[in-house]
Amino acid sequence: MNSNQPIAKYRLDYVKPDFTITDIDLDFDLSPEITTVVARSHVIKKNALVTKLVLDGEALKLIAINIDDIPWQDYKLTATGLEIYSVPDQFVLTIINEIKPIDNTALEGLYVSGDALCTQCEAEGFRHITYYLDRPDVLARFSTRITANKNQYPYLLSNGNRIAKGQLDNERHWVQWQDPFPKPCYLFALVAGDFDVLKDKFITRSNRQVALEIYVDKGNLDRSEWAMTCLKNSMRWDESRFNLEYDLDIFMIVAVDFFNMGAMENKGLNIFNSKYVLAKPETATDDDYLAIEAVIGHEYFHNWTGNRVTCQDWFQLSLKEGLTVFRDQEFSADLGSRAVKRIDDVKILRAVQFTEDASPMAHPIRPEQVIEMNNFYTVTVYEKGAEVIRMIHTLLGEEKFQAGMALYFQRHDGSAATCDDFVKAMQDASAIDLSHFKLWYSQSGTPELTINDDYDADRQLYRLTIKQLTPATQDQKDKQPLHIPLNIELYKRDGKVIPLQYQANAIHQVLNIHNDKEVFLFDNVSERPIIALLRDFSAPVKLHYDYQDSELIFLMQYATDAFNRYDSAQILLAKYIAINVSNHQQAKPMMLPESVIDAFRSVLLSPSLDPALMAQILTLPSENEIANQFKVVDPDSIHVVREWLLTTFANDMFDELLAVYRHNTTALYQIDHVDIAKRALKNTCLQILAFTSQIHVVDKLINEQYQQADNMTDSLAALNAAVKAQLPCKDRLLSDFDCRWNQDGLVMDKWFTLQATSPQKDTLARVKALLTHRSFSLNNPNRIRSLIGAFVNNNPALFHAINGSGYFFLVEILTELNQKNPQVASRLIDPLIRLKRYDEKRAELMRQALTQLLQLDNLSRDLYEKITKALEL
Ligand code: B3K
Ligand code: ZN
Repeated sequence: MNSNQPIAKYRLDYVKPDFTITDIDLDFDLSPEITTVVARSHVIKKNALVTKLVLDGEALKLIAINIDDIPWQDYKLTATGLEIYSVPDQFVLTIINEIKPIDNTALEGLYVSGDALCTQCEAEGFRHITYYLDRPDVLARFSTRITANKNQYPYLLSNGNRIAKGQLDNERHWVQWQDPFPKPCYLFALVAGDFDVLKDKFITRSNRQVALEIYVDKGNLDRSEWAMTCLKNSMRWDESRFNLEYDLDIFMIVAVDFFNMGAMENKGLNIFNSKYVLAKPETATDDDYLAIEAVIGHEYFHNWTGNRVTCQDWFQLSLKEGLTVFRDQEFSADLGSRAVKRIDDVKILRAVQFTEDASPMAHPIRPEQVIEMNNFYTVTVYEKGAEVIRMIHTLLGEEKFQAGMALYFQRHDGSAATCDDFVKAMQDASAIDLSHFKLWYSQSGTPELTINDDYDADRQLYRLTIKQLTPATQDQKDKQPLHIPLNIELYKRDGKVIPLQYQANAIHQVLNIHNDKEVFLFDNVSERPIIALLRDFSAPVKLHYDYQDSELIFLMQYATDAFNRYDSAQILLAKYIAINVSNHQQAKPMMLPESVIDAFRSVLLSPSLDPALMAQILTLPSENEIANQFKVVDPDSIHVVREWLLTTFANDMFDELLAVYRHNTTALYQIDHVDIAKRALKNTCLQILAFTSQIHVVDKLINEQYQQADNMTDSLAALNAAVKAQLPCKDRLLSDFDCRWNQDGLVMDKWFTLQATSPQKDTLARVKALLTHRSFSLNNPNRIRSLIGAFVNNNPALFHAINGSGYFFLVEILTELNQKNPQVASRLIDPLIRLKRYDEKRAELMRQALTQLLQLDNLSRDLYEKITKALEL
């Protein structure tokens, strides 16, 4: 293990920088082996008491330092950068250093992706490029000159506007870029390479023309049009819904194959994982198309929420991420199906964020302490962060929320702000008190609401008693009651809505819960009502209310809120999953009442229900969603019960499923929400049908769909159904897919994921064998995630095999990735650190695996932080 143990930084230790940099001129002489960087910074002292300038820098070779163009010797290189002594109050600092992009396997700083060179600087990657004040509250105007071989790198890109270019001797050329907007260095970007470019333009509402350029690997132009459509839609939507217009004359997106995450919002030059740019019907599924829309939107929206107003320090990350996720969710909801989008987002929250809250990595959306910042780009900061913004939106309403946004920009445009600043703008603009609400920023954990009700028929009075409790998390033992908006509705048994009122006053359907226990009274309630709770998932909480099956079945049919219909089905399923997990553990037979099956049958037969919503209701919760119902997770029983439910549905509703399947075929493939919904429903039916006992019928059906499909959505759905249900055709179809697509990494990722998530008992052996497959490489994060990430995250029954084989496989992989790519390694370890959620035997094996990793030489800070938390060291 590292002898210098990494140390944590604390939010409350924030101090303003002693120096700032107003302008920086960067000059890159590029080559993959050695790139020379000359950085000329205008430095201004802010703290009169200091004379030492401390700069961050990692893995750099320093060549020279000048101050005001005079060589400076009074400095020292340290473990984390450079200290320059006796500096004046204002000066021009010139630093010359060298870097080696080709050796950069961590993909942070300047690195090689295929034939291109590109950068990733958030959170702290700029210090891998040059010595600098690598913190988000230092905002400078960047000007960047890039020189490189013109044959190898015909395109030289950076932030802002291209202001000059020229030719040099030796087949070299240069381009000069200038970004007029001051920015922190994490938003700096540079790309050099040879690409195909899709060009278009956008006229802003104030009539300015913006050049739009999407750079993709040569030969991929036919896969870039959807991204351009999404970009233009994003620009238009941000103007109409948020009143925000683009500010530069050019907006560029570059797709690269080697990227640690989804995409990056660098000013004017977004860099994307090619997965979130490239799509054509033969290679991308409907889900891919929608994910591209969401990510293009997300990065574009960062131009205001993140770039124009950035974060004071990294603890404030949710200021830009939670808000921007909220914005991209709304964008997708406005353009497509709001209900489906909401359900998809809640599923992620429940399956992944609730899991994180119950893990050693539990943290508030604004963390208090961090060892490695890259570990905090989490589903808590992003998705729970977005839920917190959504609750503010619910409390204020759209109009006041937009007034809050306007005030936020008025106050903070061009500067670095905090989460407190944001909440204050919302509060000041709306005159709604958010002081109690703010606790959501500092308290971690998933609150639980326990709800009881009673009805007094004589007085026509309905009483609701709501208790809240947030269980302790590893990072925080004591919890306070939160301000929780709870959206409810009451129904009569005939499906009519009962108006909420008490003593002649109307009561808003969003109840404000502030205390441990709250009582709400409603009068004029003529019969015992059925209550819809947590409509639209109005708060990221768990709910306990003793629903009768009949009430849930009623809500599946009558709830006015689509999310609530879906959720009622989920609660009903959760109940029988719990019963059957216990039955399975005790070797008792499984059971499911006929009435429950009939409820799902009615969904299938309902003529008026949106097919997309129908598909959501008919999709069983994932094994990870189910796991969160239990304090101690039994992955084997969960898997068996889920498959048993699928078989029961398939056999009991075979005719209806087949009819709906046949009824929802689409003619020509097109990306449009009506067709997406039909395909979703058709393929959900197929997925269930695959589990029927009439194996030969469904094997034939699946084979036909696979062979006849003219698009990836349908062929992958067929393949997935065959693999999950272990049908006879699966191996043949899998090898057909491999023959057809092995040259295409992004398509093969789908295949790797199918292999890794197969319930077949020898899956781990197959995953190991696939490490040497011609399309696999441990250098490419997408391949790692699609094969290994899918196995450890989405095949819980086999990853948690009771002999520990899954755990020790992950140890082998992490041992290799620890130095090679710490960020990717750190993502992969997540399912291994949750040992407390498992039985003694598994927990002990997980502990052994973690202890083994802790012994590694040069253990990265990323892994160190998670392992020590898991072992509570
Ligand atoms: N801001 C980037 C994420 C950077 C992750 C650094 N490890 C992408 C995004 O959230 O839009
Ligand atoms: Zn983001």
